[in-house]
Amino acid sequence: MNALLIIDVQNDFCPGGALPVAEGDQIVPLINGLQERFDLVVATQDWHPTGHKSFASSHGKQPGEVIDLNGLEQILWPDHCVQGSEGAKFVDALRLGKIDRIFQKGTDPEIDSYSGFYDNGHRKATGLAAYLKEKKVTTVYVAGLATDYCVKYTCLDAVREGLKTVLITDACRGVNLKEGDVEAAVAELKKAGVIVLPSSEVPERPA
Ligand code: VGL
Ligand code: ZN
Repeated sequence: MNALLIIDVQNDFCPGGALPVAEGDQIVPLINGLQERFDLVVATQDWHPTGHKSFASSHGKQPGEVIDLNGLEQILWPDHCVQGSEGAKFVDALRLGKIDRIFQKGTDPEIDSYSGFYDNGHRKATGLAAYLKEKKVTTVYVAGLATDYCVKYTCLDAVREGLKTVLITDACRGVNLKEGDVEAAVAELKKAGVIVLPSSEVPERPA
């Protein structure tokens, strides 16, 4: 079994949103088309309570500053993907009909969660790994936002879970807080064993 993992395709990560990723909205038609080809489609949703400790505003600091949060290095972000807000919604154009399950993350105010599998301290699971195991998924293809954060950490955890992991490059966009962050993330993923492919090389019927 294979699965397409659609990571955080939410309004706040698109142009006009609170934590905009350049061209974040442009991957949606591609992701909609890709959904048809997979046995299973799963989405993640960044889903923070108000006052989440990854928000700069929770510390009277500026976005981009780095703090120690309960023993982990934390980049501070603008308030984003607040539970129930417009910004936390999936992008309108994203087809939801083929999505089998949605996993929400970042719900614990004390710890951030970039990966769709675990929080940043690997303390709590979202249930995604168990779900994929139950569905006998052995290969995951990953698309969404943002390449250098949530997509990256989802891919790294997928490999750690023993899944064959494929990053679909043009179905992702990155934050690029620093120039070159996306390229560095892709290089790190390749080194970790992630297969990196453009959508044109994704098989019509993935094995
Ligand atoms: C993300 C930063 C903060 C992401 C989520 O989806 O990549 N990035 N929260
Ligand atoms: Zn977040």
